[in-house]
Amino acid sequence: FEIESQLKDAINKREIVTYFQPQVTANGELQGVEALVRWNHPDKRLVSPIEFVAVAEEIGVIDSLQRVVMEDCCALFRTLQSQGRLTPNFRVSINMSAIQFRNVNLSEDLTQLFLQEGVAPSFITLELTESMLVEEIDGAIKQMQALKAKGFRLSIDDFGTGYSSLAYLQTFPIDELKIDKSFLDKMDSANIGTGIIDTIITLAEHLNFEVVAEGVEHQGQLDYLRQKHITAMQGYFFARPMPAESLYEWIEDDL
Ligand code: G
Ligand code: G
Ligand code: MN
Ligand code: NA
Repeated sequence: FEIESQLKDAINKREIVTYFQPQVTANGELQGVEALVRWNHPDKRLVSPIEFVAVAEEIGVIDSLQRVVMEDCCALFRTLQSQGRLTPNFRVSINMSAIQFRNVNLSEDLTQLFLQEGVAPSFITLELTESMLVEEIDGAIKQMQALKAKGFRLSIDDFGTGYSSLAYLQTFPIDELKIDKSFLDKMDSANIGTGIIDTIITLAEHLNFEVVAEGVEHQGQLDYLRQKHITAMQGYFFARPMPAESLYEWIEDDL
C-alpha cells in the first residue's frame, strides 16, 4: 500500500509535524495545549492521524512517530521558557498509542527522553483511552502506577464513550477526564442535553479528578461550562490545532 511505504520516509523527512491546540481555563487563561500529530504530505493530500497512526502501529514505526511528537513538545517547552511564558502548572497533553502503552519499559523510556530534554514529567499529561485500560486491567493499572511514580499526569480521553466501569475508575491512578466532544455536540442553545456532561463533572468531583471539556465550538457551550467546576476547555471556539509558530502568535494576540 502506498501510504505504508511513504510513512517511514515521512518520519525521516520530517513531514510528520506536531500541531498544538490550546486548553483554556474558565478565566480565559492558557492552561496548556494538546499535541496533535499531522502529516505534511507532499501531494497535499490530507491524511488523517486516525489513518496513519493505525498504519504506524501496523508497520512497527509508532515509537518513532510518537518520538517526533514528544520532541516537538520539548521544543515547545524550550521556546515558552525562553519567552518567560512557562508557568509551573502549564500542561502539554500527548495522545498515547495502545501499542506504546503496552511497552513494559514505557515509564523509563519516557522519563529518560523528557529529562534529557530538560522537561519535568509533571508538565506532561498522557492521554489514554478507555479501551487501553479495560483490555488488560491489571497490566494497565501497573503501567499507570509506574508512570505516576515518575511524575507524569494521566488523563482518560474521549471519556464516556468507552466501557470502563465506575468500579474500576475509582482504582485508576489518573488525574483528569476529558469529556468527549460528542456530549458537547448534543448541547443546544437552551442548554438541553447537558445531563451527561453534568454527570461526568460531578463524578470527577467525587473522585477528585480534573475535567477538560473538548469540542467547545459555541459561546453558549462556553457560558454553560464556565459556571461548572471545570479545569479547562478546548475547541474551535478558542482555537484550532496549529503549528508551534502560530501558537506563539496566538498567545501574543489572543491572551
Ligand atoms: O486532531 P485530529 O482530529 O485530526 O485527531 C484524530 C485522532 O488522532 C484523535 O483520536 C487523536 O487522539 C489522534 N491523534 C492525534 N495525534 C496523535 C498522536 O500524536 N498520537 C496518537 N497515538 N494519536 C494521535
Ligand atoms: O481523540 P482526541 O480527543 O484526541 O481527538 C480530538 C480531535 O478533535 C482532534 O482531531 C481535534 O483536531 C478535534 N477537535 C478539537 N476541537 C474540536 C472542535 O471544537 N470541533 C471539532 N469538530 N473537532 C475538534
Ligand atoms: Mn486527545
Ligand atoms: Na476526544
